[in-house]
Amino acid sequence: STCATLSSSPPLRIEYRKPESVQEDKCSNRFPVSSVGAASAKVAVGSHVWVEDTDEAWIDGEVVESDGEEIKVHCQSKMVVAKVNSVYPKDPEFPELGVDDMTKLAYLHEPGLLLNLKSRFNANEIYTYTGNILIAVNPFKRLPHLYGNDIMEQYKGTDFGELSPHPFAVADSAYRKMINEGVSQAILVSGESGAGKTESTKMLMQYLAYMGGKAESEGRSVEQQVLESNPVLEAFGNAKTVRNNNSSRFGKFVEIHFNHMGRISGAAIRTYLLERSRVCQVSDPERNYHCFYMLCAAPEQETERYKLGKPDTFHYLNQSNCYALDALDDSKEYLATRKAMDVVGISPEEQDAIFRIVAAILHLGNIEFAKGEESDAAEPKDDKSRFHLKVAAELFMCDEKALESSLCQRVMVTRGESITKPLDPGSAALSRDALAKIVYSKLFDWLVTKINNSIGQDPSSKYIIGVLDIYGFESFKTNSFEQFCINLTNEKLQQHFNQHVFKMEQEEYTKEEIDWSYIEFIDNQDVLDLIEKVTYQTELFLDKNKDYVVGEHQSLMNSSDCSFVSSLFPKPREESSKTSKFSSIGSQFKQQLQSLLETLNTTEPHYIRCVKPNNVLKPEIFENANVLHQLRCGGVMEAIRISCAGYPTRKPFNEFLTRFRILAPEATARSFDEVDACKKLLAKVDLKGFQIGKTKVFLRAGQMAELDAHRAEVLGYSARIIQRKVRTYQ
Ligand code: AD9
Ligand code: MG
Repeated sequence: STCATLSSSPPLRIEYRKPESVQEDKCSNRFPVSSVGAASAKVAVGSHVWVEDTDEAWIDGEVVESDGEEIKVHCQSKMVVAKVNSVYPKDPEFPELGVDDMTKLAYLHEPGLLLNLKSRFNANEIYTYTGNILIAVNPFKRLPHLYGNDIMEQYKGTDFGELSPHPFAVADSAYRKMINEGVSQAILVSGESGAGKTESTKMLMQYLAYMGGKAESEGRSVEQQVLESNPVLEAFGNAKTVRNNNSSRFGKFVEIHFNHMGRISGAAIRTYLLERSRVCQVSDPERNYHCFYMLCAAPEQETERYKLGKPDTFHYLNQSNCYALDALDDSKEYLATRKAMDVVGISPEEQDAIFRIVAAILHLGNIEFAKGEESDAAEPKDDKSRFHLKVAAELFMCDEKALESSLCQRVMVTRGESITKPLDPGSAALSRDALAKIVYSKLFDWLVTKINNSIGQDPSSKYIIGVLDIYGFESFKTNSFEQFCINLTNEKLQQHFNQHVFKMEQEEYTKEEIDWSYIEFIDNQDVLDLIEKVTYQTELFLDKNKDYVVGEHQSLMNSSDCSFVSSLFPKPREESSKTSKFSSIGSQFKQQLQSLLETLNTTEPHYIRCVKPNNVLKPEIFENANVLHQLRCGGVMEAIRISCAGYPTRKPFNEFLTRFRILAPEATARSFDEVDACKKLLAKVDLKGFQIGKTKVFLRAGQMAELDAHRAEVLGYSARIIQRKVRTYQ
């Protein structure tokens, strides 16, 4: 299961009903039935309920028959028989366009959340809050009216929740908290591949650059460099996958530094685990990294210089039949990438070397091997392979013979003696791929370091705002090791998230001066267990993932006449050569993760959960079951579940009165004080366990449904009286 890691989320002391259909889904945490009053609320004939459906997840209909245990529900397309305790009441007053915050829903249950997101999505309202969490549903179409400078201006300094939900509001809230409270902030963007993390991240960066940038007259600035780092990293680190035409194949944490004036004074970009295998292995209908296609579509003088042809002539690209992307012109992208490289401070000579290496990798991939005439030892298969070997050597600026032997031979050192062993054709091809991967990954690291050096960090910066764009559970399907790393990250972040949600909930109660001391979810032991964690047998993985560079490749590249190439493979220092043997992708990653979490722990977090409405990447399609699955996995349900354990329904006094005045007209008529009126009303209906806050009534889960049932009775009663009166009158 793609979300297996959620199994270690905190064992809250609430029982969840797991419908049979999703038994295996570990993320299917449901609300306790009683808390939403499904079982307890009267399911009267004539009332409207939600019933489960295999295709649509939830469908609604009118109850037409009931024997107390089973009911018959008339849904739009069919008649459904369901157990009373498996249905949820439908909010009779659900607003047509939904509500901008899930916690404003009168009935907080799965079908309600889903209907809310869907109603909003259909009206192009792709953002919705769940308390402080922003849920962003990918529209798969441009909505330019949502993101202009004028919109940023509107969100500037506006209280969170006052305007429509938006990433700008999250960024603004982070920025103001940083300024006002003097605390560093982090915005964590999560969601599955193609859900919109990178796009949301860019909006956050755009807003922060807007708020913390200099006046235009002050010239090219740090914030411009920060923004232009995106196209550069995307050219080299993004690719078309089945899930996303512009999938980030690396994780990214951008740390923006601010000075005491709240101005951007530096930035640091950290990247995690670039997917290396893609450089030499692409499955149909995916693509390799964008930069390869861009370079093939570069102006002629460049493609001639690098001896490039159409992408389908290169083995590293033609393993898949996909070359061009809709709505993406590789030749334009090439020029845009060059421009962005200028902005982030990559010199023309460096750019030249970078693309020379990209071209060399393509040629490298076209070298095929065959057995030699006298032995099994590999050698370039034919003239075509010899041609590509020659070109690759020229572009790497290294000796052709040396390149050949570094691919076809391996030097073994045993008992102080070194023996040169020829490789068979299969091993030589693997050696070739290993070289391509290591060169590419060093190139990517070089880009990140270069961007960081030219933007510069501010050692005296007072605060940072970090923006995390990290791959979700599904990014790595084939590589179990990488998947493990990703899942570990997600698991850690999930913990971080849960702890934070607990805290936010407490804060809301404190703000409203609600006594929360006995709310069940406050359970330190569970939280502690959560931190003590699951242990992993990492050694097994690590063995497979030693991150050393093959010695032959190392010395070959180090001897390049191109200083750029040789600088990617510096000679290892004597003392470090031993330790570097044992360094591994896993341990490096563990260290990176550790340091990421340490940074996050010093910040106040904000969350954006991105949701992908369909798997066909098209606008206007909202697949219920798909979305529900993501809400469950992404912790949105978790957040609501936590809130359900407390007082999930909060209504401002006036709204509460408007809706329920009818239950106690005489008690409320004489009261001009809203709080007083609410208290009288609640006393009259004999509700237990609610609380009165400073501005809102806080109800336990299910109590809203109870009140509505009363209200329906009263309304029905009045309707009958009116009817009778009308009849009498007639
Ligand atoms: V991955 O894990 O890197 O594969 P992301 O980053 O979650 O993934 P991304 O931000 O790249 O997804 O979004 C995928 C595509 O959805 C984009 O290329 C856009 O075409 C589309 N998208 C996402 N968000 C928006 C939006 N707010 N408005 C318009 C959007 N289109
Ligand atoms: Mg992305």
